[in-house]
Amino acid sequence: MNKYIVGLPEVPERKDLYEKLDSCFESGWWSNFGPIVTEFENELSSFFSVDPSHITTVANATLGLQLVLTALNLKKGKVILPSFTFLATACSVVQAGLTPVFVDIDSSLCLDPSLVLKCLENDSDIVAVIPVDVYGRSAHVDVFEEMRGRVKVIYDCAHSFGGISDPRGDARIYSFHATKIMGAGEGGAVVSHDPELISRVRSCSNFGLGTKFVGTNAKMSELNATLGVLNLRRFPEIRRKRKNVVQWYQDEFEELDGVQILLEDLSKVNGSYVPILFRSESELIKVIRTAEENGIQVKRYFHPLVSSMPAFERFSVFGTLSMSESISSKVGCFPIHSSYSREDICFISGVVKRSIL
Ligand code: T4K
Repeated sequence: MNKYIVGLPEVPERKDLYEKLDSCFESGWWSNFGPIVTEFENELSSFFSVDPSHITTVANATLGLQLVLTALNLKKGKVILPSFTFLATACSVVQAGLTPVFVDIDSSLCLDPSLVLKCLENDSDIVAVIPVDVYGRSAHVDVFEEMRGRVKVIYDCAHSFGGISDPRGDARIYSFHATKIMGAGEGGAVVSHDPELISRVRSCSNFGLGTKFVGTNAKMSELNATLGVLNLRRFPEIRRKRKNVVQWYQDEFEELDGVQILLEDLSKVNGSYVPILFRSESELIKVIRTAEENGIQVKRYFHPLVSSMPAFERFSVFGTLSMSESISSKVGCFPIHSSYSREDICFISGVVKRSIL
């Protein structure tokens, strides 16, 4: 069994969880926008410096993305998204009754805006674009903001809670999955400048009651919100510690020619992932194998590309995906957690270095 894993949850103290859960027994509320979900939403709105009417929680980010697409009332059409993402982004598009079009990323690891513009010029059926904040990175926000008159821009911020927080796009969707830097077991939040959109998303998460939309059940439970409230209070400390861990990885890999941690500017990321780009796919595979033998997990986020997965290969790709293919074949995500010490990172880095030097 691995000692160091990717996605190890950040969890509050057991006693704090039990204590807070007492209030569910007291109130008798376990779901349907109960008091702890309300508390979590209020605390999230303070975190994002927005009015509570600009935010709603959801059961997970995948449903959050899907419900935003539904509540935007888009005519049948196509949605641009990267292929270098978790398949959840593409699932949400298809589940909302829309058609994905995969566009390449650039060296920022985010959608290449020049290709997005070309795709828009080429295809009048495009109704929305979903830039993804891969590994908490965000890029070309100004260019995507300019596109907003033509199409809806929805940010998949599943990785970027507590990273750059500029208000942007028609909506931003965050994930509180157990593996995320801000975890609630399962959960997500939708943030938007438009309170009417938030109100529709909220109704859609409650089956679409009272609206013309066919919704679903995407409400966050009180149990998940309990974890969310407790973790949100710990979040600044978790982020600070994880950024230290990223810095230690950077120190360790600094002098390794051609091997690169894909997070240059620590002030712009949240410390959610440690993606390391190797010189070739064979080198990455060798590292993964040696790491595994030493109790260290390395995960290939994201490989294979979504557009080559059986459920999505029937959808179109605009141009080529050469940058996505190149990055996807050579990048591995390394373990990170707020409890890791410098010695842990020296051990992990030592194993990697010995396997490729
Ligand atoms: N957009 C993007 C760009 C995303 O990356 C994601 C999710 C979404 C949207 C959708 O968000 P949600 O709908 O989930 O809110 C994991 C997560 O399940 C997924 O949320 C995440 N992205 C993705 C990047 O990672 P897998 O298939 O890698 O999960 P799994 O089961 O292999 O777990 C990863 C590691 O975490 C394992 O080594 C074990 C560890 N782990 C996992 C869980 C669930 C634990 O130690 N404890 C746990 O409770 O997808």
